Amino acid sequence: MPVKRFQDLLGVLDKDKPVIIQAHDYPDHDAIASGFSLLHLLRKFGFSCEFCYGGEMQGFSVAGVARELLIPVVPASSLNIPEQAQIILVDGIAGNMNVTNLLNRPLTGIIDHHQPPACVPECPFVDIRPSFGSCSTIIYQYYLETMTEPPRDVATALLTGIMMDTAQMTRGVDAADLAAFSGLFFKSDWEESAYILRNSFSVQDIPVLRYAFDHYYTQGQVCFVELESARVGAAGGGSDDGAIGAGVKSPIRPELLGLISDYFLRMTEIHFVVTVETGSEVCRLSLRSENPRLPADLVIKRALQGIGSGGGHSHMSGGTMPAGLNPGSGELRKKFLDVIDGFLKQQYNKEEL
Ligand SMILES: [Mn+2]
Repeated sequence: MPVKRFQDLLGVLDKDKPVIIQAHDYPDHDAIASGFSLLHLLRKFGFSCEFCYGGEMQGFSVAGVARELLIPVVPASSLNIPEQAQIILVDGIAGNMNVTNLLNRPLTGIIDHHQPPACVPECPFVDIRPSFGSCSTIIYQYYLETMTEPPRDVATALLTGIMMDTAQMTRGVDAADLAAFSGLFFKSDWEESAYILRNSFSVQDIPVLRYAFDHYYTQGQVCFVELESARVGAAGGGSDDGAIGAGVKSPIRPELLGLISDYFLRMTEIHFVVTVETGSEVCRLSLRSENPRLPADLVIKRALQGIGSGGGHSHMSGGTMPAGLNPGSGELRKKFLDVIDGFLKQQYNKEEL
């Protein structure tokens, strides 16, 4: 039986005040599933509740899920958030660059599965479980705790969130993720979920993929993929679909960076991938690691020290860097390679001792 975290959440919430569930900016499948399922549960417990995200919903896949499952999620900018609202953040940490501060005041709750920063913001309810492969698994445990049966659309969303974040149970899997998977599978429309998981690329991504295959660089087990958004557009014609890259002057939708890192990680010689997108005001990075000696979250933190920020998990991480602080392609590679070298040497030293 899971610990009674949901009871604690109920303990800090005031039923007379509205609850706003906030997903991190540019939400992914796990964030959407977590928010949706928490919304359903809190409404069941009699709360007046809304679900929103910062930034924009980018990528046809996430937007498609929200549409297909009729998930009532809206951009934060479209909500009139009352001053007394109680905000719960899902799948993200307050203070991160990818979390918009909605009201310029403290949150009521944080539910997340990312490795937290050294100082977690003051907050009445914090449920952070970095060993879990997805935030959806945490919310699933709230359903178990309250013996609430998830309806089919909630189960489908949760199953998809879990499978997406764990790359179909191949990374960062906790026993709790597996239990959630088997608990949800036949309650969900698993065929719909499988369809979503299979269809993560669009033909409109092909110019970006082609550019990536022409602009990668390997050194030993490490691969750098360097995407310059302006040139990707010029090289491949980009896309005239406003949904792609909306808000960021780039034909490269954010989730594509992670998909490209995943793709290069499939090369047998490559165990660590850094995909960098330049050309906008903010450079974005997506890292993947299949070498346990090279934790992607710590590598990005150290490599971007003083020039940007990042974090995530040991197998996958992401970050940003203001374009003005980008030291340039060669220098940036060197920063990463130095940090990676440091990690490997540290390990060797430990083994030698
Ligand atoms: Mn997640």
